[in-house]
Amino acid sequence: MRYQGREVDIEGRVRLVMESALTARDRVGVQDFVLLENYNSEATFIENLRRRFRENLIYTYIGSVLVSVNPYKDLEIYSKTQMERYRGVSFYEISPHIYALSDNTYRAMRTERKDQCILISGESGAGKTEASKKILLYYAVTCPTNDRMAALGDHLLQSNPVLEAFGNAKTLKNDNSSRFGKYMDIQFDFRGTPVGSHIMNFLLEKTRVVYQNQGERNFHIFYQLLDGGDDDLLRRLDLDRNPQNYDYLVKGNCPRLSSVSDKNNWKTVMKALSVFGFTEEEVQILLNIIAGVLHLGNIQFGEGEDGEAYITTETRLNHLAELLGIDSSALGEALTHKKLTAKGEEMISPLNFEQAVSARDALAKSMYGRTFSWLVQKINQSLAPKDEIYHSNKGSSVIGLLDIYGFEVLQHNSFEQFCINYCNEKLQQLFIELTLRSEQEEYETEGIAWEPVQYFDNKIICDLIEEKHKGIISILDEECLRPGETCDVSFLEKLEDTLGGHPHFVTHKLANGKTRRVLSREEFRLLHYAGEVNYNVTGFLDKNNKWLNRNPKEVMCQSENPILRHCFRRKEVIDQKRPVTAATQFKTSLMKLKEILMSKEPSYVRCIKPNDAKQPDRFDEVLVRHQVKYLGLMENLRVRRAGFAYRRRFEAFLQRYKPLCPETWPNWHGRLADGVSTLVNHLGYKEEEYKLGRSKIFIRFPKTLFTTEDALEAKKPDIALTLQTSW
Ligand code: AOV
Ligand code: MG
Repeated sequence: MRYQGREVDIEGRVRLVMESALTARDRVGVQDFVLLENYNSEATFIENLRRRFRENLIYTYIGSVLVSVNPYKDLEIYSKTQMERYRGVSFYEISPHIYALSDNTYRAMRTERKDQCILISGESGAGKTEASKKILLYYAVTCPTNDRMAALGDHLLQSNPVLEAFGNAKTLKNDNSSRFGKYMDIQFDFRGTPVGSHIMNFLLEKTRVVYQNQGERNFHIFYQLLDGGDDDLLRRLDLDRNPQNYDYLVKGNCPRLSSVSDKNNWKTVMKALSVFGFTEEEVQILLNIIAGVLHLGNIQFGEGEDGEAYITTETRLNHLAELLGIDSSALGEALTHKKLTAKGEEMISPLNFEQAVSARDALAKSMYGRTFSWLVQKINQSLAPKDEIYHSNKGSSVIGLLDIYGFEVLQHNSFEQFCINYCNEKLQQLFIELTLRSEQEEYETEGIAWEPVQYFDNKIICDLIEEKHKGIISILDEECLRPGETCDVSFLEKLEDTLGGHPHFVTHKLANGKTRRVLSREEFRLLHYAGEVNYNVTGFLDKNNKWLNRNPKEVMCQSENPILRHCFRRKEVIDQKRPVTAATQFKTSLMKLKEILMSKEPSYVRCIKPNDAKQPDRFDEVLVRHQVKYLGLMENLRVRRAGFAYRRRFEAFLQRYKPLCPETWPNWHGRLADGVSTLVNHLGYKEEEYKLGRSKIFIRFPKTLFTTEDALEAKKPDIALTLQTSW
């Protein structure tokens, strides 16, 4: 910015203020990427992010999209005072913040009476869950409330520690990684008071219950219980404090975390459960199941002469049965035998060693997974609106909050990564569809000609995964229908036969040595929008098949433990229908989610991870560039800048810049459009620099806006400074 030739006030004060504002802008970059002069340059984009990150300015806009870079340190920007600063203030008048987005969404819901949703995306460890917690905190603190609803805000906040304890775990990417997807609706009445909330959970990564990669942990709750539970409790549950004594906790060889206090978190979780109205007894029976999973993992098998499995740890089995309120011999039989009904007759056949281990693990995963869903259901009961009129969404408006697991590329990627990455692929598609749609709609309503933009549409990858009959999920399901006849490798062959030639699908056979890393015979590679991922098919069929033997289910539904009885219904045992596969169930819930989100007005938070070391003040350019690419941020910016860099409603534009024109100052009394027209004529805007829509002015180049801002700064340094310093 040039400041030469500008009038300076008597004491030179203004000049000083202006200069500090100028250097501030240079130092910290622009607060909205649309204001970048060279908006097509990725290097400029990243430089802007870096400058801001260096100054602890972790938030930047692309129009109405909020880009957030994980600071990996506590910043003093989330206090109540900060919340007050953002209440009711226009998005652009103050530095970018997650509170600004929260407030804007809330006001849009109230004034336009339209349901809203906030979609948070980014890779594992990028800060999605933290962002969603800040949004919840903002609503819990700032929304109006009344005596009846006072508890709801607290409940909303308390749902986090509970769900995180049971659904999050340490992974290599994130010490507190969400291992389930979460969509939360908050309902508001016509006064804007939160009246209820509902959580939808998606596909918990249950495999973690029985297996963890090197350096990873099982779900937090196990360690919290062992570290935080008092002596009496542990004695009653027959547990000792050392996680290394439990088979289900030793696989990752990582019992403790330096960044997390399991003991303190245990206290927080127990307190939160009581806030939700869990009785002491309910907590006890819940913990019986958690301890039960640990004991189940320690059940060992031997193999008889005929190859049949038998239990070598009888005492442990008895303890476990007692803890779960089930019959010990029935449980023993359920773990070593298979019950089949053939031609109306019941047959029992023994399992071999491997089958018994797998039956045990399947039971552990199923017990934990179903208990998790029960927990979400219980939390939902306490979050449900008290007034019946709000039980349907009539009479209220909703803000939805989506926090899912981020895109994952590990050394070894399996069925879980396949589902997680598929989910991210779907979200990306939604993002593309919705941003383009809303841009086009805005141009249409404003009566301005639409200028088409080139972008990468990832629909082709979504189809590859989910298309009926031809997609990967359909092929997987088909293979699962014929157990015994098929295996993971035959699944891979089927994929090759059906999908060979697809531009986003590669295997060892199809690669012809053209790919960078040679694939093994058990792998297929998907070229996701976010990058290449090699999936190992070993275990795909097994993990997709939710078929749990009949006997363990029978045993569980007879349990004295009411949670287990609730989770394993008798009806399910009688009903011999094959359950829907895991992948198809996931696909269906994603479709449902998409429908919910499409019916709402979306806002976006795009999270970026600055380094892989989880360290503050480290900005790894290669890593950031990769995310900027796959999050489609440059495309997003191009769409936003396709025609015009900046747009503002007439009244906001007039309000800010009216001091610059004698005819609009102090007040303009005519039509708003005429006022804006008079103002920009006075400022000397050229015809190609701007367009007037029906309610907004569209400015094509950032330079035009900066010149106007500079003029305002010279005229009214105090007003201008509030904007400048935040840039
Ligand atoms: P994620 O939700 O995106 O990953 P998190 O929100 O759990 O990532 O963030 C990971 C860690 O980064 C947190 O535990 C914090 O230590 C730190 N962090 C993130 N955002 C902030 C912030 N605004 N201020 C300070 N520290 C932050 V995953 O759930 O793995 O996809 O499945
Ligand atoms: Mg998370």
